[in-house]
Amino acid sequence: MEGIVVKSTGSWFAVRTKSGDIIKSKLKGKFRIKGIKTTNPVAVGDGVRISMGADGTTGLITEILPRHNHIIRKSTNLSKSSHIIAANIDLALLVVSLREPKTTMGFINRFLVSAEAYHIPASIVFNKIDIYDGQDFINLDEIENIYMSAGYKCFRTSVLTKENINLIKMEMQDKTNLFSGISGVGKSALINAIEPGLTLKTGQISSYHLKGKHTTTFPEMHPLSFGGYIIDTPGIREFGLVNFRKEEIAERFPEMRRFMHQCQFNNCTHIHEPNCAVKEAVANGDIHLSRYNSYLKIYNDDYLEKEEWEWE
Ligand SMILES: Nc1nc2c(ncn2[C@@H]2O[C@H](COP(=O)(O)OP(=O)(O)OP(=O)(O)O)[C@@H](O)[C@H]2O)c(=O)[nH]1
Ligand SMILES: [Mg+2]
Ligand SMILES: [Zn+2]
Repeated sequence: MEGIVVKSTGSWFAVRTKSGDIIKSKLKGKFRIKGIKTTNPVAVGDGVRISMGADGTTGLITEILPRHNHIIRKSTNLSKSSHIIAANIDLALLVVSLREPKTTMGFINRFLVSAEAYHIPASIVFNKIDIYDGQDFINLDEIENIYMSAGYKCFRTSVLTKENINLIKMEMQDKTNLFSGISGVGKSALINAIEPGLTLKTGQISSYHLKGKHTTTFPEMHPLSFGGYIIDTPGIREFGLVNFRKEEIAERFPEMRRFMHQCQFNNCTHIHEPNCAVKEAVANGDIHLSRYNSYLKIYNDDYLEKEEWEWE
């Protein structure tokens, strides 16, 4: 039987079969995705083949079907192993907030770089706009402008006032959508607003002050009544890049990708070379300085190219 992993606790998996049944399943033996060391070889969104166990109610995952894509991260730059957030995603929505809790642009940039690397379309949802003050909105205008001119769609939402909930619903329709972001930005609350039939657990007001507290503990995929699926995920604190080559980073900034073919040297790092079209675009304001600085920061990250591969 074939099915899709809709929930993963690490030790067991809920698999939805074609007929819509949910079968609690375990992994048969030890699974390894070829070449890469992850804490979870099977992720929500994975297509799997299962066989029914001896009890007739639980399943055994015997095979992982080929993936269209997946998004993977390290919990910190220093961590040895990587974690697959989800697989087979049509749209990654990064839920962020300027307040309670604030998401940094470094975090946003790393997430977007990873989504680009795995060819997953990404958008940014600025949630909790009901608590932003005047200065926050001035900052939001500028931040949105940076990402929109890079080519990313941005949404401003509030679970409280329901502002623009319909707009993201339209964006999500008929797709397998991923909600990711730091803990407490309102991923689960947004999903409850988008799909009122769901009653996902959401955090207490101010729970983000308690370090390490995550309300959502396991990633889970839910069907959307207007078509498509949504994957809710536990909040993450850091987004460490996995297996990037330095030369690859510039390509993962869409606005840099637009200019880099005009550089004089085809191996231009866009740092010290003469006649660099990227640096000219930064000087002209066509590439925002903060995004270029983020590129430099990622490029100079000593942990970027650390060997994480495990050959079998
Ligand atoms: N004022 C306001 N509060 C919100 C909004 N969205 C979510 N919240 C609150 O923020 C807190 C955290 O929301 P959650 O949905 O649990 O956050 P989460 O991103 O799912 O957190 P994790 O599951 O830990 O990753 C809750 O108290 C929500 O009620 C919003 O738009 N405005
Ligand atoms: Mg949650
Ligand atoms: Zn260049």
